[in-house]
Amino acid sequence: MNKVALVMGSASDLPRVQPAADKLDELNIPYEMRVISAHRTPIQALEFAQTAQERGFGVIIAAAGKAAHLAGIIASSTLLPVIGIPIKASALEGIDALLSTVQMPAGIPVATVAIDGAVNAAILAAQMLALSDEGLKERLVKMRKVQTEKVIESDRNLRSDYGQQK
Ligand code: RP5
Repeated sequence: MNKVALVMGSASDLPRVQPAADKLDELNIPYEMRVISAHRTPIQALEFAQTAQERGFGVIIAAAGKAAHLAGIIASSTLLPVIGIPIKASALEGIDALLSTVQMPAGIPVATVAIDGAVNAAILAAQMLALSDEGLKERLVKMRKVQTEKVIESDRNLRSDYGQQK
């Protein structure tokens, strides 16, 4: 299976990126984590993007806060799908990173998840890889089923706590 790249703009982003790594672990998807900054290490960012596919990556997740250009600059230099996670890291509560990540010009897409949406970034990456991996597809189907059952159980418990009819 192709690996997922989990790239963050600063080590300070790690607590908000860790849920993506946890979800990839849960789904048994191989990944590598990197700290690469669009502004502080732009040469490394481009070199990473240009060589990612030949190094076995299938999807790149890029997380950054503030004026978050990491996902966009990586997307500019690879045909791999890039998923952006805007990180809440400033006085603007992540709105700055959301707009910087999502407002890409036509021609260079970044699939942007919610502010601090690391879990959905991992699931979206998994869904992309599952297009050519039946085993992973089955794990995703199972994960959805467990999720559905949890909500139905919550509903049942809530209705029972409030004495509502079944
Ligand atoms: C962004 O600036 C990083 O992705 C991080 O979210 C934010 C702050 O970085 P540090 O100053 O903590 O390194 O580039």
